[in-house]
Amino acid sequence: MAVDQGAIRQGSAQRPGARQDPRLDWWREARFGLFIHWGLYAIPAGEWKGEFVPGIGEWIMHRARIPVAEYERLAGQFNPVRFDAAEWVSLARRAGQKYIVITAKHHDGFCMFDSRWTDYDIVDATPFNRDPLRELAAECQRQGLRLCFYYSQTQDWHHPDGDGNDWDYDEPKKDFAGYVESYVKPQVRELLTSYGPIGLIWFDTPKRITLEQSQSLVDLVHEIQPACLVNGRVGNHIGDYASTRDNVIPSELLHADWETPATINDTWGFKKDDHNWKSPQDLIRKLVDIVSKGGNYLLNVGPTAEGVIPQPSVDRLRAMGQWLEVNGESVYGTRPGPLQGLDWCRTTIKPGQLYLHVLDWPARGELRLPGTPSEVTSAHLLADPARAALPVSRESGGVLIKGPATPPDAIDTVVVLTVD
Ligand code: H79
Repeated sequence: MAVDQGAIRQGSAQRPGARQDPRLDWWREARFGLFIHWGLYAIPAGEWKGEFVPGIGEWIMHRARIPVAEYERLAGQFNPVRFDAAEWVSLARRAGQKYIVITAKHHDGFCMFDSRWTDYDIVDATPFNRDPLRELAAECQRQGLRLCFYYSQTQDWHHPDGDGNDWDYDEPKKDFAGYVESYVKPQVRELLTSYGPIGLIWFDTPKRITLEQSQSLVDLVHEIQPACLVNGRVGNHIGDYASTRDNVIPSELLHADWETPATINDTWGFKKDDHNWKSPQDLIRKLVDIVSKGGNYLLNVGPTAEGVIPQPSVDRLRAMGQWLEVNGESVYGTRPGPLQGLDWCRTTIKPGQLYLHVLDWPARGELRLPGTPSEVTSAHLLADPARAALPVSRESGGVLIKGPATPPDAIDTVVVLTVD
């Protein structure tokens, strides 16, 4: 089990001065990324030998204690001929996502790239015989997104010395340090030298990794690609930014660089029986909530073994993209606004502008703001191309803005306030 899921306190973002680090500029601007969990687990898709296996799909090998020799045989069946890198990248771009993080290697140990350090990879072990990371790298270049890799540095249920598999291997006999030195590091180097510029490496479940080992991974990444970021789950409270626990949104604003990794349904890797899809409204509001507290939203899809992103995920990402097309100005490159902790709204800011995200439209459209730190000089709806001025008046202890009587956007109506 994961001991450390990446507490929010992790990461050098907490260090004084870290906020000036220009390497994080693109990531702070981006706010919204696509997570892709794709691997052999998409074949069983939550079912093993006729039984539905509870829990998250990519954990099936662990949860069902599938022997390596048996799980390995999935590779021979993996032939995702419907995979289309251009389509995936275009989906993310149209959803308003600025970076993609894909599983290069998850805990099951199967490598979704052509690695020279193992034959247990998508090019050497499957009939597919293509390297999807290479195709995605080319498409991300073409379409202007940053490609990033998830890499499970501690758990590897296939490698005899990796962490986590105690049903094939004897845990005390494992040479974990040897695994880190002679397998993890060469593979991380490979990922950073074969696919062009990489936005960040997303490590996960540090568990038994030591501070020296975590630090040497951070150093390795920065040595090869100085601009490449490392997430906090590299372990031992280091890294360039913090990841919250999976699917957890902090209750308040955090003065750190942080990100919530999250699912659209309940699984990361594809599961055929998981239909618990969050609504577009829920997802858009989660994005706004996260951004208003200073975080990024890394939202996951789990493609099928054929290489298809499930239609419910596609539909939701499109809906988010449509909302962002109109309202993106209030999300990208913003910082948390001054009004925090209110049920009915969220706020984000840019110099000279305060974006009021109204979730519950008030009766008669009377938007009452408790004292804002700066003077509001004008207001208009972000979705209004004419930018028609909304009446602004001062009242005791705050500001009253008179909007339309009915909510212009049932999900989140953004009111732009020009402030001194
Ligand atoms: O990659 C995704 C997850 O697979 C990974 N993090 C995200 C981004 C992750 N690794 N560990 N965990 C999440 C904690 C998971 C614990 C559980 Fe289980 C897995 C609970 C249910 C399935 C282990 C196996 C404990 C019970 C069964």
